[in-house]
Amino acid sequence: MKRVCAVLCWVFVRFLPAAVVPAAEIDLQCVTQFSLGAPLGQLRVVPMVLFDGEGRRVWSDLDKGHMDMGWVARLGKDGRGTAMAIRIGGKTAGPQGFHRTGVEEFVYDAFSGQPRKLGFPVFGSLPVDLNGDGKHELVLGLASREGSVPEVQGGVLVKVPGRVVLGSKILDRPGEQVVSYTPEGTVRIWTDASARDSEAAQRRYRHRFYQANQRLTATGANEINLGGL
Ligand SMILES: [Ca+2]
Repeated sequence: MKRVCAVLCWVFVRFLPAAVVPAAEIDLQCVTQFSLGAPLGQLRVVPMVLFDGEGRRVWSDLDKGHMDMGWVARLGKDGRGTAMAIRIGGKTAGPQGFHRTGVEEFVYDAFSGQPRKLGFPVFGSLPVDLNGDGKHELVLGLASREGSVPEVQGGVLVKVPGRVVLGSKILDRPGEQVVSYTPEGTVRIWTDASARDSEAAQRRYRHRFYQANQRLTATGANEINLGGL
């Protein structure tokens, strides 16, 4: 035991002083400096931007405010690329859930940036390709969007009982699945029993972006970002 203590003391004495460098040996210099353009705490300007594969900006919009949620999806019979953003004025989070104020919805053609009107509110919706045809259905049931299904024009809305926390391909079954829970503690996975995976759907599942997004579920990123085009 004495031998062990002696060794530990030797390590402490031998290496600790080496980690404490005298201040006189540090020549601290600033090698670069730039301004963030706004005081910290006000850096919530997140515009809507589409970049191409070379990182060039294709289109952008909304250079003011905080974009709290958003998704991209292929909607309608032609599977048109569609992008959605939710701008909010404020948000609180706690045991009673998220509460957002000043909600504004913005919908675009994903590739041109032209505004689109879908004919129904998109706040709290989640794009999921339930039937595997390569085009998204919009699932309602996010904690922020519980309630009745509005009349739909040009889209498919599916109401899932409970609160939806995830929509992605998580089971070895055709189509994508939806995970929901109830406040009583019941977790359910929903699937379309008639689903058939099309070639377009299989291409999406195989895409590196899709597979990378599936690993973001524990980061706090919104579950509605998991699908992709
Ligand atoms: Ca579909």
